[in-house]
Amino acid sequence: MMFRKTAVITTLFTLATGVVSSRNQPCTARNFASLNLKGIHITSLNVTTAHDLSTSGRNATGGVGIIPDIPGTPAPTVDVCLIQVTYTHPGEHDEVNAYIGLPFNRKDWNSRFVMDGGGGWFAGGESTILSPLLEGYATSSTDGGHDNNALTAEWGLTKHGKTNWPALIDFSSVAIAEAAKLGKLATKIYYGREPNYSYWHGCSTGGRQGHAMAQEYPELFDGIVGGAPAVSWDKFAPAGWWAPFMAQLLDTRPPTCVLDAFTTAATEACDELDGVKDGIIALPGQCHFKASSLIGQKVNCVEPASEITITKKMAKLVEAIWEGPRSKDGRFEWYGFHYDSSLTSMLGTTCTSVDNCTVIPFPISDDWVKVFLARDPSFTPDGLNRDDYDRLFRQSIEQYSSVIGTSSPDLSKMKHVGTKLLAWHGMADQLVPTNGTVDYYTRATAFDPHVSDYYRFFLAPGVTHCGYGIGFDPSQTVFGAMRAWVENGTLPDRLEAVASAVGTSDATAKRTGYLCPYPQVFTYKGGDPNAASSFTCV
Ligand SMILES: *[C@@H]1O[C@H](CO)[C@@H](O)[C@H](O)[C@H]1NC(C)=O
Ligand SMILES: *[C@@H]1O[C@H](CO)[C@@H](O)[C@H](O)[C@H]1NC(C)=O
Ligand SMILES: *[C@@H]1O[C@H](CO)[C@@H](O)[C@H](O)[C@H]1NC(C)=O
Ligand SMILES: *[C@@H]1O[C@H](CO)[C@@H](O)[C@H](O)[C@H]1NC(C)=O
Ligand SMILES: *[C@@H]1O[C@H](CO)[C@@H](O)[C@H](O)[C@H]1NC(C)=O
Ligand SMILES: *[C@@H]1O[C@H](CO)[C@@H](O)[C@H](O)[C@H]1NC(C)=O
Ligand SMILES: [Ca+2]
Repeated sequence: MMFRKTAVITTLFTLATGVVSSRNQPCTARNFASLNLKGIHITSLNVTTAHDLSTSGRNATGGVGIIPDIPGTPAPTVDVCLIQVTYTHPGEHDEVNAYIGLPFNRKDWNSRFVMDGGGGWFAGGESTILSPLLEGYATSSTDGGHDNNALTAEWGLTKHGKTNWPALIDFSSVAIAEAAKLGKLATKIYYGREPNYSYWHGCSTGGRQGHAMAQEYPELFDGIVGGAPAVSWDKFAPAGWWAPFMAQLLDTRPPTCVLDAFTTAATEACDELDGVKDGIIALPGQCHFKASSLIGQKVNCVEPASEITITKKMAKLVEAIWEGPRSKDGRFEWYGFHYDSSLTSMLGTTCTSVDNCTVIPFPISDDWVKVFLARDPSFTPDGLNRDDYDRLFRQSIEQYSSVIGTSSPDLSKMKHVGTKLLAWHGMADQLVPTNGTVDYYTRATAFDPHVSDYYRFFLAPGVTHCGYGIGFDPSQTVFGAMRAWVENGTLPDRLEAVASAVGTSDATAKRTGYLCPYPQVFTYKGGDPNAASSFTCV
């Protein structure tokens, strides 16, 4: 899950003084003395060699691996030249750390450069460069101008209680582009030539970062993969606070078991509208399930241990989360969630009894409202009315869309330099509403009707945030599809995805499907639902 902070892997490095290969430049600070960029002031350059970096701990990184671990095979190891660049933007009083990793021996380098993206407030860090290195890529990452061990966004406030604009700008895009430039420059210094191909690969915040690169700095990459992108951040972030706000307004805080009962009932009601009973709602537009249909039903809960009767207020709250935020006078503010998305990420609760539950809001949105909108770390929804919510929503757009919105549909620069963008989004995403990406693609298409020549977008039925779930998950194939597009000119007309098989007691059994480029719809045409040939793009 990409909103989890990733572990620091420094302890995995076995440090030693470098043995210099004749085929690349030495891995020394002296050799990288020319590593610099316009507009930054380097305060520290740390160059070290790490021997026998291995995959052990790879799944502790939480990063988006290029190639999944193959169980039962020995972990590959690689020697690496590691560079940490600490710098500031003169006058801004910020501090940014860029991390660069280069396969130590030139023969281990696959001639390519890739950056993996971050998650939540985690822009990236030393842990992020591990996975690409093991696949032979030169790579870099950045802490985005704030402590990357920080779980919250306290860094967003200055000590005078004002928005820390330099840190936000670093996080949004500037530090990411600089890490790319530094990483590519270091690659050239070390191996004596530019990488043949450069890629971005990220999901969630990493997807937003990729879209920021596509919109503002496309010349740094040949191919950009952005999964479940948190684009339109200025709207997505306050929208994630809608559920706790409405829970307060309606004065109802349903336990997890109650929210899950709504998800289960809606999924059962709408599952077969797409032709296959597989727990996936592939055609959500055809689902008209009403939360109010559950009023009066009883749910047997374990936590709190009791039989809970569903109330009108609970149904109203769930309806509001599904619909998404609407202003007091009914205007659309942002998208809601699909019926087969779990509701408990937007509205977690801990309860001692049904009447005594504490809400755990979605942390990213909670931080956004506290730090960047209210500028008060103790701010809560208590006592707020709908005008207050609408005001916060408008403030978010007015003050932040140009900095971190990442929603410009103008990809003409990207088109001009020939960079490709491949986006995908799980339709059961429980954190970033799927339709935010549909919205972006639709606006990009309106801007340039030929956008599909260089930007493609795939919806993934039944897939939760950044992968996982029972649905058709392309997270392990999408990067290969991008490489084939860039390196071989193979247009991604389909995207291979893997889902749980149906009609079997074997929980590990899989089926393959080929996702469709939006606006085509992945459609069941009949036959064995475990056969890829039973689905087509319409
Ligand atoms: C340089 O990097 C190594 C490895 O990451 C680390 O152990 C060491 O503390 C760093 N030194 C400085 C001066 O930052
Ligand atoms: C982590 O790696 C271990 C050993 O390779 C494997 O058994 C386990 O399934 C992995 N976990 C995840 C979440 O990938
Ligand atoms: C990278 O470019 C070099 C120089 O143009 C070429 O010799 C090499 O074959 C290329 N490698 C790959 C993997 O494309
Ligand atoms: C998302 O958009 C599709 C149409 O593209 C629509 O059918 C669906 O109901 C929308 N879902 C949400 C939650 O807005
Ligand atoms: C309500 O829950 C809180 C913890 O969240 C607990 O401290 C308190 O004792 C509970 N009150 C009742 C009446 O159960
Ligand atoms: C490009 O095509 C060649 C020949 O079919 C194939 O071997 C290679 O794997 C392809 N490269 C990518 C990145 O898909
Ligand atoms: Ca279905």
